[in-house]
Formats: sequence, structure tokens, C-alpha cells
Amino acid sequence: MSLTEINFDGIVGPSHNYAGLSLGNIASASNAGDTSYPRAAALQGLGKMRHNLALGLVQGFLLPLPRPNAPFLSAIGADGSEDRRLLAAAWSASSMWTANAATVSPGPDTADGRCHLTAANLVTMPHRSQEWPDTVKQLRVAFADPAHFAVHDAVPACFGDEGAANHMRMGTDHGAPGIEIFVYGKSGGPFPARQHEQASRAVARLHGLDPARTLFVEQNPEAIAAGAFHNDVVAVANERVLFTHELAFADPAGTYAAIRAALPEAEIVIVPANAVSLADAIKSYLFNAQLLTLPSGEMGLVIPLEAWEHPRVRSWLDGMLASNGPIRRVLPVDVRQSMANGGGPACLRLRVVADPATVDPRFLLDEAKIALIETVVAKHWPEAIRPDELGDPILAAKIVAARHALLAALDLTELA
Ligand code: SUG
Repeated sequence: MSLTEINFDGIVGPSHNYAGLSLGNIASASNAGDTSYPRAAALQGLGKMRHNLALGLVQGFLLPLPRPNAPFLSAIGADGSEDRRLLAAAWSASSMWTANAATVSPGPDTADGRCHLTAANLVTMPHRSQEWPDTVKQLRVAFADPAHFAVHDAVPACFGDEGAANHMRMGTDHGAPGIEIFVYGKSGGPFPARQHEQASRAVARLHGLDPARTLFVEQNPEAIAAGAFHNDVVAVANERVLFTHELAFADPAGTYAAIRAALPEAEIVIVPANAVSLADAIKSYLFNAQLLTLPSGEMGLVIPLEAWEHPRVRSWLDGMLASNGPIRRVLPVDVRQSMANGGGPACLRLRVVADPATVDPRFLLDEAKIALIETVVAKHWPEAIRPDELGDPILAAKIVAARHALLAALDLTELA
């Protein structure tokens, strides 16, 4: 049994659009009403998957969920004609951000030795709250083997849960027992806290985590107020390394001390606000990066192009690379269509540490399967969607057919 980190990226769905639905997510608000490019968006996402596969890493994917979601509208007695936001919610392709699909605790951390996944209820945003029943259905296909996986329904809606975006795992090696850090929030100025402490504690209990290796840490309300609607906008961890903005946590010194006490090997790379302000961090998405252990053993940071092109962020990165720190490579990728809705490289992936042989192989990628998906996307994904087209029945039929074409190509029609 060889435990490996597998990144499951969300394929950007054919209804990808900019509806400004996420209060507290500055990119979503500032690009509201723009024309979106679903085909280009999906190809950019696939380009990132190819990039990471070529690094020698194991890469998987999760499918877009069924949209437009007619059952969602009928459950609230709406047809979308009187409220464009409800209509847009039913058309949202937000399941592409699979960091919010679930929280994952790998087998070495759990009481029964299985990898536990709890779907995130995403209740704070109506357009995201409809994701989890279809997400859990898909997770139960991908991780169907009960000897290795346990997939839990979302925790009750009284406690907001946003999944892996507010959860970090550290350890000496992916396959060794790790520490799990749950980051919850209290509202930041005008913006809601999406991750509630009780949701984090519920997930930790459901997963059978060892309390001595589980930390619950409060996010800095100042970071939420600046637009860090998820912790993964200001911090990312991999194995023994935590890469964080100095203003990410409500009590930074206490957080670092607790991490070092639980994991003496921890290395904490702190970016000071006088080098990269919270505003620069959130605009550039420097921390919404994939911090990856490459086959050479070195760590690489897959960042969005926006971070690479940001002068102050670039100069901090140049300094980091010139120093003798644990992050040895910086790898920029183009995911601009997703970024314009507040989703960087880290939002687009769900990390699962498991033996790839225990995962349904239909969800794992190789170069040939990426090329196959690209062909389907190029043929069926709409080139562009203007906001006033949401609700159009011809476009709706095209979006449904596009997803079905993908399911057929991947032999996953049971998820139709
Ligand atoms: O939940 N954007 C997503 C972005 C999620 C990013 N994920 C992580 N940080 N892990 C969100 O705010 C915008 C949709 C719109 O406005 O059309 C949106 O849902």
C-alpha cells in the first residue's frame, strides 16, 4: 500500500459565469456581470492538471455537477423570472472549486485507519449550498471501497462548513500520521464567516481524529474583512511546511507555538505585511497556491500568473527563491477565468492522500484522458456566456448536453 497525495481538480462546468454571488469574495463582486468564457476556463483548468501531471504527480478530477439545477429552483418555488440572483445560483458552475467539496482526513490520521471525507454543506452562500448532495454522490463513486474510505454526508446546516479550504494537514511525510489544523472564522466587518467552529469540531469527531494531533484555530477577522473568505486565500501547508501571511490567524504566535508543539519538525514561512500587504495577497492570490512535494523531494509552489506578475509579490518570491528556504521552485499557471471568480490553483483542487489503486480509476488522469476531455470541451462547452443569457432554454439544453457528452466519454453516465 503506497500512500500518495492525489489532487482531484474540478473540471470547470459548461455554465461557468460571473454573477457576483459571493459576498466577501472581492473577485466575484468586481467581475460580476462580465462575459465568461466556459470553454477557455475549462481548458485552462485542464492545462493546470497537465502541468502538474508532467511534474510527476498523481492527478485526478471531479466532474461538474448538473446545471442548471431545476430541482433547486422548484424547491424554493421559483422559476428565476422574478429574481436573477436565484436564477444565477441555479446556473452556477461553482463546484469547480473542489477545495470546498469536502474535508479529507487520510488513513494515518483516523481511528479506523480509513481515509474519511465529509462533504461540505457550503450553507453560507445559496448558490453553493446546493452542491453537496451531488458532490457526496460523486465522492461515493470515486471513493467507493469501504475498506479504504468512509464518505460522510455534510454536517447539519446550522453549522457552516466550507471543507478543505479551511483545513490544513502537516506531517513529516504524506503517508505518516499528521496534524490536522481546522481554521474557523467569526465575521470580518461586513463579510460573513463561512467556516463555523462547531462544523470543524463535528468533522474532526466524525473522522475519528486524535485530539492531541488536532488544532482548532481562529482566522483573523481582519483577513476576512480584507477578502480572505476562506483560509486558503492566506495560508497553505504541505508536509512539514506552513506558508502563511502574518495576518492570517487571530493569534499568530499561539498558532505557530501549537503547531510546533504538535509537530516539532514544522517549518513556518511567514510573509510579513510590510512586504506583501493583505490587500496584495488577496488580489494576487499568492497563498492560493498548491504547495507540492515534487518527486525530487523538493517543494514547489504552483501559483496563479496574477501572483507572478504582481511586482511586490514577485520581489518577495524572488527573495524567497534566492534564500535557503524549504520552497525551492515557483511554478506559475494560467487559471484566469477561475481567478476572476475568486478561485486560484488551490481552490481548484481537493487533496486526498491514498493509494491510487484504491480509487475508482475513472477519476484518475493520464495524458490521453486529458486530451480526451479537451476534445469534449472544445466541441461542447459554450465559448462565451453573457449574464443576460442565463435562463435561455437553448443555452440550458446545450449545457446539459455538454455535461452528458463528458460523462459518456469518461464512462461515468451513472452520475447523469
Ligand atoms: O465560494 N466563487 C467561489 C470561489 C471559491 C474559492 N475557493 C477556495 N478559496 N477554496 C466562492 O466564493 C463566485 C460565483 C459567482 O459570483 O458567480 C464563487 O462562488
